[in-house]
Amino acid sequence: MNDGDGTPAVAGQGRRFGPLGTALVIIPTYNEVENIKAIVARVREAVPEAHVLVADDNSPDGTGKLADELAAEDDHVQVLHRKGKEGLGAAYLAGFRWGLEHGYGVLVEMDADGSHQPEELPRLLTALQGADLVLGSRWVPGGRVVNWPKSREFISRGGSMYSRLALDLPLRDITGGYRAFRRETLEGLGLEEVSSQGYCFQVDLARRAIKAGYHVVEVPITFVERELGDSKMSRDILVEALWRVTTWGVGERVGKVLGRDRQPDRAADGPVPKRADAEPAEPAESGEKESTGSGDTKSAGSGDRQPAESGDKSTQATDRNA
Ligand SMILES: Nc1nc2c(ncn2[C@@H]2O[C@H](COP(=O)(O)OP(=O)(O)OP(=O)(O)O)[C@@H](O)[C@H]2O)c(=O)[nH]1
Ligand SMILES: [Mg+2]
Repeated sequence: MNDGDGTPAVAGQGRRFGPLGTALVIIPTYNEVENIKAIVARVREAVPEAHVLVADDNSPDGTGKLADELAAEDDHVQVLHRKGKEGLGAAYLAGFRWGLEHGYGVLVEMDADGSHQPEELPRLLTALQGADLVLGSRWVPGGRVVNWPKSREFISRGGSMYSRLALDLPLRDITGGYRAFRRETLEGLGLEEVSSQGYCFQVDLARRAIKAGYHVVEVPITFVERELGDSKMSRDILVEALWRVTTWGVGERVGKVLGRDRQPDRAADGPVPKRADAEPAEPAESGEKESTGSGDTKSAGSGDRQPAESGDKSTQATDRNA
């Protein structure tokens, strides 16, 4: 299932993959005022036909306002303003919903802090031509991290290895957050059931994709430690990931012993100690939250699937369950 080097594996799957359509790069932000302008410019330069959605949680440092200014100058940039800090997972879920509602064919996850280099996005999108989901991977041959202390690498590699073994996933980098999804893949993951945050959110989506039988490809990336602004990683996020991954792993094994072929589902989602924000955010009301001043939907770039104006696609998306 995993091709390691990211080569599109059209042949091996006995499947034909459809055209990709227009990509939406979702950038969640919380206090990234020093980074947002540069990262948006880099995305626009690297993949000019892609659109950008900044999903800002009302950052006190004015990131949302600066993003509005970028959007006012560029019709490929949009801003989703959210009420307050609800975590990375909730911001992505809101961004996915927005992108699906607006008809994008590809949804990309990218951090604002420069760790995920926009210049590598064309390689991810090329690989997605022969896959359902592409993971930017630090831990496949050719992948690496720049400016990370050994301790950080140890935690990250350890987290992926633990998830790989606990959940029986054929993947090397399971916690990474640089990813490209086909819209149909997201529609099949049961996103309405996802309540995990942080690293765990990434593990959750990867395991759902594998268990649902999607073709997941890892493409090597060079991950660069942030130079500006503060990390939002916390001990709670690590504890959540450890707790949930363990719970899922035990649940799956018990299910196998009992002869039940369990899907990754709510039954395995036990309560997480010390976290109160385990519910997904309300869907963004697109009219109210966008502040680009030019209406709900802007013109799309080229692509076989064009972002649409009607909301009926989102109904399809949320109705389907993995
Ligand atoms: N909207 C939103 N974005 C968030 C939230 N928490 C983190 N982010 C964004 O998610 C991305 C990843 O967060 P980081 O703080 O860089 O976390 P990390 O990459 O795991 O940690 P570092 O490697 O230390 O930077 C960044 O673009 C953050 O601004 C949140 O609660 N809401
Ligand atoms: Mg970061």
